Amino acid sequence: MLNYLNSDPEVLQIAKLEIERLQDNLELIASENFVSLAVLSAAGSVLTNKYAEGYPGKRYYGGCENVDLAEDLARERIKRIFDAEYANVQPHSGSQANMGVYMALLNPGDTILGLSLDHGGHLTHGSPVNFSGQLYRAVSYQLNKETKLLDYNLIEDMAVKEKPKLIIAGASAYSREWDYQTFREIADKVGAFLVCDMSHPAGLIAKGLLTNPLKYCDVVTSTTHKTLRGPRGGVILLGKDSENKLGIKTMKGDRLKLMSEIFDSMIMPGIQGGPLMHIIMAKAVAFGEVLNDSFEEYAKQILKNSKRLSQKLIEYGFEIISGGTDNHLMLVDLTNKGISGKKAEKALETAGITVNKNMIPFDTKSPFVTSGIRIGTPAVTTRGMKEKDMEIIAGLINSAVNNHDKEETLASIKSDVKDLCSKFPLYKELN
Ligand code: DSN
Repeated sequence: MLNYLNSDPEVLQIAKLEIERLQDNLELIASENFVSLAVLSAAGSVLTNKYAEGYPGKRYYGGCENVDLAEDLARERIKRIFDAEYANVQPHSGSQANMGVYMALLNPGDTILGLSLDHGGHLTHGSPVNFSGQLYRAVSYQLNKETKLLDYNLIEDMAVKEKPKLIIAGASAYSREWDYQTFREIADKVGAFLVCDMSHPAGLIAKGLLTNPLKYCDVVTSTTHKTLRGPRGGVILLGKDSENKLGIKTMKGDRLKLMSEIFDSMIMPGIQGGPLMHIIMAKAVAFGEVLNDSFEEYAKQILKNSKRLSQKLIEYGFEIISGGTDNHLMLVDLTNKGISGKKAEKALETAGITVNKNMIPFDTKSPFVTSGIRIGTPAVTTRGMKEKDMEIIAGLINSAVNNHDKEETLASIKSDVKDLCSKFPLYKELN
């Protein structure tokens, strides 16, 4: 595949360096993964050439008969995965998906209630530096100070006090299961829409390892590139009982058509123009992979790896927020190790281990420094690593954090990391 870059040696070199980086380092960023060569091929396919504003069968351009097939396939496959009635696969990202949903359901100035960013939420769940906190009156719920778990009494109190028009469940750094049923009850009590952003755990939900939010929420959004292991992008989904909560059943006409009018038109022309048809075809490929039985083994292994890694880190004296994990990630509080998230991220990077610094609940340090790091297992699991490898990784992390100011030790850990990675070749076909 890379042969085609021979005409541009500068870019070829960048691509080669990145493959080398991926091969030789341990990728533990919880939101990252490695797509298959099939997904990669679709993402690099001729569909990138096509303008296809509109939706299958209703485009503003001629010549869309083939891209229509790709989009229909992607929509049909993701609906099967999550038992959805409606899917929009055009959002270029999770942020676009969330923006489309907010703009469809809210007016500027309406109140939204989401998990605070510094407690594990996401920028688009109401952060003041994001459109969601600027266009809307954003209020946030926090985790319980003692348990560092979602506190449904606190969330209910906040909802009753603030009367949001929309409540958003979902996070980018929360390692536990969500009780969507209770969120539904809270949303119903205050007359709010309930939206779930399942971007992080979507691949685990896809195989029934975590609760499917589509059963409880009015709308569900997701990215496609995290545990779903697809190309970078977003989706919007509606479950099969969404009609009551959206009030659509009181309208005349076909319900699916109405859903299309509301959500499809907000994505395009509302906030996006031409869809990325090559990415939509790559989404179709990834969703096909999720539907395969082998993805269930993958998803189960992500969980086993995550649990084993957190257990071993605890044995090494690390504090894991909430004491463990139910999903693919864990948040490590480094306070007792006397090192900031920023310094730990840097030391680990020097040692060939890629993580991100992350605020912990009630953090006293700034987002640029932080008291914690976030660690996830989706990417190393894609490489084929199992529980015994997680034990080795925990040891390497421990060693790197304890020796964060010793260049020689970090270099020696980097060599161990490279050895471990060499047993799990990645994208060797591209070399
Ligand atoms: N930036 C993503 C993450 O790392 O979780 C969320 O969008």
